[in-house]
Amino acid sequence: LLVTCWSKDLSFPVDFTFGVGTSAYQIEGAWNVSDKTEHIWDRFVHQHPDRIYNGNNGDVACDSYHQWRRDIAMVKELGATFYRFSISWPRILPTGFTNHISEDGVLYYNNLINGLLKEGIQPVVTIYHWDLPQRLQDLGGWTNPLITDWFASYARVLFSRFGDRVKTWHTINEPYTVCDMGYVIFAPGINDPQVGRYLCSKYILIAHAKAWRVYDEEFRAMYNGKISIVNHIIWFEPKNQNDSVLAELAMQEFTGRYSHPIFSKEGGWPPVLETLIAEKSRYEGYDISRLPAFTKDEVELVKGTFDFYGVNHYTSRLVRKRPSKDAPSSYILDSLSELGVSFEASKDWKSTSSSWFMEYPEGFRRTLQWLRNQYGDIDFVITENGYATASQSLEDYDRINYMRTYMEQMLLAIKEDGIKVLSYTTWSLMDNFEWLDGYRSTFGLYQVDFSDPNRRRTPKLSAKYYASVVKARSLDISNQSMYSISASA
Ligand code: GBH
Repeated sequence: LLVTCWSKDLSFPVDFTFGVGTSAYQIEGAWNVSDKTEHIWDRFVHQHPDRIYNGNNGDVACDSYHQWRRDIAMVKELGATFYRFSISWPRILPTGFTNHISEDGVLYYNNLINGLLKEGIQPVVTIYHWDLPQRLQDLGGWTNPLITDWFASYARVLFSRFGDRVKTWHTINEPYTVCDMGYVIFAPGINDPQVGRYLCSKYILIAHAKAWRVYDEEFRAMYNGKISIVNHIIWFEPKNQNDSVLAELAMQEFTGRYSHPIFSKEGGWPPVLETLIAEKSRYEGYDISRLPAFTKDEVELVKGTFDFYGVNHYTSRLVRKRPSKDAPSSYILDSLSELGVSFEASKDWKSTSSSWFMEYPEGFRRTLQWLRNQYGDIDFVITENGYATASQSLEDYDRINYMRTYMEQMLLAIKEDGIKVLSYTTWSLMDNFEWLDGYRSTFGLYQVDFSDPNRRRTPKLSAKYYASVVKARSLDISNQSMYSISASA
């Protein structure tokens, strides 16, 4: 009788890499220094402080614009192979377009990139993590088809300025959040989930594809890097057995919409979703579908524009048919969904300090299984996974538990299911501006003192835990072997 002793093998594959992530608006501050112009989050937080917890904003945030040397030192302390950060579009292109390149902006990112490389840390760069130049928003933002070229031009500037040293690029962080949240409650604060979010869905995918092709055609031979998109994936699990069709539809609606056009063999929208929205639109009196069709050429343009699949994963939901049309919706997901479903948490899942966030580690493995089943045996990278706390406590055992149990499920996906997951990125390097949640919920391995003008950073226990895992290349570490990180200033 063969018994698999899973618990005995908690080691990571030899070439597996570990990183840690942030994004520009959440950490940089310096919102109006030099020639940087306003972006949609600057405008949103200043115009609608009421929509952000405690009226907070990212004007200063972690002040990483000045504290980048300390940031690099922290990544080094963790022993991480790479640092995932994003570039702020209006810091590089203050007009939104390529007619003026900010040399101060370029200098800031050059300092960061060169400083990382000097420490042997690979820079992994996200081109767009939600900070669209306000001027481009005023011209229609992600609903204007021309943005597909504006984005490709912006990306070309980054490839030509930084591509000699940056070998991994992420075009768009979470089109789901940009479009589905951005056209409801996030910046730019336009409420049009019926039409706006689907225009955005289409053009953000084409923008990604054009940027990928710019890299592929003009830079790949010279720089030999990799580039792809990053999706946010909530695992939807059927509440009861007869909800499985609905749960699968929910996966297609939230994840398939931003994956099928790129990663499937046929390209285009997921057929079930395309049919569903077309039928609903007709029923509602629209003469064309609210989900805009791709032309044949557009299907070909977008299809296959990936070098890997970037996964941001945090949480899961149970899916069931909504009891009645007027049943109160507990999550924003309910009202965003076209399916007439309720999204619930299981009683067995641990809640966190954030209402949207429950712990279900198995959902991580199921997410990866689902993706592999849908899109085949491609390379996956975990671009975000992390845990929110309401307190900035240095003794963050809850976070350590989350990291351990989620990484274990990822290891099961790698070792038991044979899924090619190449790297893991913890969100986040440090406590930072958490969008609508302001500074209330924090994801950092490092605590940031937001009352200190220097934004002093201090490692939490989770930083020591992660450093130990990275060093041991295994989840099998005892408490005694926790490597110490000195709280250098
Ligand atoms: C990621 O998004 C982001 O990439 C990152 O910037 C962020 O810091 C991190 O997650 C943690 O949130 O309470 O209904 O307003 C993950 C997707 C979308 C999850 C917005 C939280 C708020 C839901 N996020 N959502 S709601």
